[in-house]
Amino acid sequence: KSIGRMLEYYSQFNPSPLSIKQFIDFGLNATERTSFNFLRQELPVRLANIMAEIHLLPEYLLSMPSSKMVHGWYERSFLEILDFQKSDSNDPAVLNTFVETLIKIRNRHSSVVETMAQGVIELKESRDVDAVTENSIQYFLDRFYMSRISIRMLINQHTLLFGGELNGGQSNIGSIDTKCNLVHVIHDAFENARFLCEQYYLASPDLIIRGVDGNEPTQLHLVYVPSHLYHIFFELFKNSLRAVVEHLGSGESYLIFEYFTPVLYLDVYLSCSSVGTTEFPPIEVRISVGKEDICIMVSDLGGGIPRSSSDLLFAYTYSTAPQPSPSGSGSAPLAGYGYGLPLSRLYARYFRGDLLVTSMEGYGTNALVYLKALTSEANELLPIFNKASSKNYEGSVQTSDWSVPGQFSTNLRYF
Ligand code: W6P
Repeated sequence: KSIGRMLEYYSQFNPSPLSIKQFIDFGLNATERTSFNFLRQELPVRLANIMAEIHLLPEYLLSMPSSKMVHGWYERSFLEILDFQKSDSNDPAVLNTFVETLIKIRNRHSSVVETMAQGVIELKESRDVDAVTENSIQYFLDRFYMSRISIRMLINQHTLLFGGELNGGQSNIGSIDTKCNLVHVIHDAFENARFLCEQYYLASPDLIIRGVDGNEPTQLHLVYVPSHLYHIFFELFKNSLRAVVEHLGSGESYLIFEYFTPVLYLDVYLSCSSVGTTEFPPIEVRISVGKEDICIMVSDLGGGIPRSSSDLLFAYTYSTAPQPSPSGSGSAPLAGYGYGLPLSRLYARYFRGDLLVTSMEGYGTNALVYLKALTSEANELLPIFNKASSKNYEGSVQTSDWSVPGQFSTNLRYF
């Protein structure tokens, strides 16, 4: 049968989202055979669903060298998994080959994010990207990367549980840590972001972590994928560190709000020689644990950003800094708003959490991370391909039913 027919067949199924609780139950009880039988159906379904959306992209996007390459990887991986549809799941040799195939697929797709980012750059260099196209790209990449996160999660669970890969500590079930120390992960992410900040600016603010009682909640444990949390906080800290050092290092004044009493203006001028770790207001992390959500707020006094650019933080088609070189040789440590924030938001949303950034221009920024407190509610959020999703690629131009500023006064000139 042709690959087109197979894709059509598997894209008719909806992906089956799993909760963290199900991942854990599966990890504790399932045999390799059960996992194999689940994945040889579920992986083609998830691949076919997102590939159906790739096919809806405008032709000029699909024809870019980088998108073609990624598309080719997806086709190959899809076919490689389909090879197991008729295999005997009782044959240990089949199970071993399956693990090897999954590892090969994971490696094949390791640079998908950079390659797609390259594609967006190429696109912007080759033509004018209008707002409608920008929206479609944003919509697509959010779904595409979410699909990728979910597929890698499934592959990692299987290879860690059954492929004899190192499993982390005692409390790990695959990539899930059932005793994940949130404060440890936050410190770890901060120290690594701070290292980059020190290299680049020769200075950095401190970190303070507080629970609701004002103390560091050192014994707070979650059931989560530590690498996802690390990714989120590393990204937030890079942004906060840069904002604080650049804002206060440039000799601008900054505001301090003392409760609700009038604002104090403090003139802070940091000449190069006086830049030191204690000169900066610390980055503060607040952690609360509710019945539904675990909330983590990262606050900086980095001067904030205007409300009009808050959407840009999560835009794939916008970047303030030149892209770091793919080889990693170029140092662009705290470079721009690349893909870090939109991907971090996907990691937060993947298990039904969220990531919000609110700013007070001239003062500072709060980033809020929400995580589901219950493993049974931490369900995978997966894109599904259907009529509703196709509509987002048709590119209809919406006329606004709210006024656009300045039209009247502009027209007035001509009377
Ligand atoms: C800023 C801009 C930003 C984005 C994300 C997180 C923190 C911050 N701070 O100034």
